[in-house]
Amino acid sequence: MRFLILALLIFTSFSAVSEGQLVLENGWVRAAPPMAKNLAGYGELGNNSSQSISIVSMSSPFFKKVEAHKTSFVGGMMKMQQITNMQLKPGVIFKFAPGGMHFMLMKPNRAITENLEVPIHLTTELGEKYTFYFVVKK
Ligand SMILES: [Cu+2]
Repeated sequence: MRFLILALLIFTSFSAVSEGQLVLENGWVRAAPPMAKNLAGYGELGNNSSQSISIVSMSSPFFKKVEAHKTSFVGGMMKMQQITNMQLKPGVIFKFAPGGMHFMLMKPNRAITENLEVPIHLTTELGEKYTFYFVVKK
């Protein structure tokens, strides 16, 4: 019996890899003081499919607005810029990490407390919708 369950688990994870298209790993949101107007989400977003995937919009029920941003230094000043054409080629992984690309989560409509799982919806050019969960931590 135990062997059977193990075999099923292995089968399930293999099929998830071959069927998955957009995947997010290690999604997290940096915990912020209660009054914070903007929070940032991080993680690795990958394309497991054989075709390019364009993300045309993103949202979260916990925030008024969600955007993908990149951080750059212009004349010694840190600037954030929205990534408007987010296209992932097959096999590509976008690494969202502190100091670089991030999901800018604007105007929370509820308390964003530690360990909360924040759902973020991504919509592709083809109208496919994905929901990924980002856990709030320090
Ligand atoms: Cu930002």
